[in-house]
Amino acid sequence: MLDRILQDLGCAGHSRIILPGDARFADAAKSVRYVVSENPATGKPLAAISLDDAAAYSRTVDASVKVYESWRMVTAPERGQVVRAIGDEFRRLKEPLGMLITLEAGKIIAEGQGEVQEVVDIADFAVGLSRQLYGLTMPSERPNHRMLEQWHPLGIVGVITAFNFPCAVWGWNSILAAVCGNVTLWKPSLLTPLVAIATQQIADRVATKMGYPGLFPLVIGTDAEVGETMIADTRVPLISATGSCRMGKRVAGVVGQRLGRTLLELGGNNAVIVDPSADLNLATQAITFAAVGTAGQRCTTTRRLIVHESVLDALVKKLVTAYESINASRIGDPSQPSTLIGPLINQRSVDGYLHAVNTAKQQGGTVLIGGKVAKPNGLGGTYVEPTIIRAPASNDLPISREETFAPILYVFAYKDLDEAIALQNSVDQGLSSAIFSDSVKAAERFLSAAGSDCGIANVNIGTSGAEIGGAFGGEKETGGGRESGSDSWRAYMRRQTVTIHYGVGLKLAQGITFG
Ligand code: UN1
Repeated sequence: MLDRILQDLGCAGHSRIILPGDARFADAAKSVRYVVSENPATGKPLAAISLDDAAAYSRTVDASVKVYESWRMVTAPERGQVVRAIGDEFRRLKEPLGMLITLEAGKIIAEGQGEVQEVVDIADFAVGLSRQLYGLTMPSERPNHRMLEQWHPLGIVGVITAFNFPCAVWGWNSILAAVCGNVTLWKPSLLTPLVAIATQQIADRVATKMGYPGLFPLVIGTDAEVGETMIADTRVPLISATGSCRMGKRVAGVVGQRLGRTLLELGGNNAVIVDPSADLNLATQAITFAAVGTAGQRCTTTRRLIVHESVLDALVKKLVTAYESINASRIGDPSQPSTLIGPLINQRSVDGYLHAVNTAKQQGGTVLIGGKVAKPNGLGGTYVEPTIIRAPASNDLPISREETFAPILYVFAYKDLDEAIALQNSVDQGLSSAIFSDSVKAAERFLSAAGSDCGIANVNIGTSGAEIGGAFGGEKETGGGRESGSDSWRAYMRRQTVTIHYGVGLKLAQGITFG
């Protein structure tokens, strides 16, 4: 199946990829200069992929500097046309690329394709943006002066992505950055190098055909060798990184030390509040998708559920029923259309899941459903059961403050809304949040300055599955960055304030006379 997909994506015979059928595979798999990509659904290797070292990284940056020097002078609407063509190619290849995401990241088919759709959507958005990189004009205090601001590209934008959105997050960054006139240097997760190669090839093929090779360079390497070199590199003015808070702190430290810019999209510990007026059927459906979708491996996954005590039993009953049917028959091979829950990415994630479940029990939590490793149809992959854990009556459950990248939902009871909001805001992360309520007062309280402290706050919608049109990101340890829609494009540009004098004789600001 992989052969055919690589063929459809135009990556068959790619020089970096060695498939298991190849005589060179055994040696490559043992070499430190290769990484082996595995299918988490089966535990079997998909391919060995050659790694870049620091020297290869440096050559790529040298070449990218040259590409940037001409790309920045291409008009923004022309850059938009390149992006339009790239979006069309992703549209055409949505199915095979989605399936590659399924094979390598373990996402179900709908979610693999949904990710490619995010790239298509951001490309559509960016085409419009290519004629709207607006700057302001301001009235000058001096006669015969004009003041305005204009936006220029930054240069080389370094993009570091995680395994869980191996294609879309590249798209949000690179497509916007390209329209803004930058070259985007991508360092993908070593868990999903095949998706990275295919994604980069699609974009690069289209851009090259239009006369612009080298806009989307890719470096595949270890954090120690390539990651550290990249974040310290003053030729890379902006590092946009998605991943753990631990990684983000390292990136912020090193980039901050050289006074570079960062755009960070880090961990989430997202809560849903359900108030007494909520439509419980709607809430059940939305919470189930947000808590178990992508096997709990989205940064926007719902990890905590804060329910008014008057509806808690009824809601939990509905959720347990929904989980029962999922756990009974819908966990399995993500490439099968009937599957709802695929595998976790690897054994380390399974260990993290088991650790969190055990810790929750020790801390007084009660497992209402799930809590175990799953073995669907004897598949060799890394599967777990979606899990609901009821916090003790004190609501004191320290493990719930950590982001465990797995489908575990902790349930808390509350009496009044401000107490629920305080509980929601009590964690270190601040990415996404939601309230289910038919009360205008409750919803508006939740959205007020005294409400959710997150970058995303939804009403009667789950915490995950954001559209690309909004700015995406969060506060506190989530890192403060905003990607994707709205005016996030500004992060990829530098602002220049311009004052033009077209009169006679020097006039100074603040009415100063000099000489
Ligand atoms: C992530 O998990 O890093 O809002 C991004 C969502 C997706 C993006 C998630 N559109 O769930």
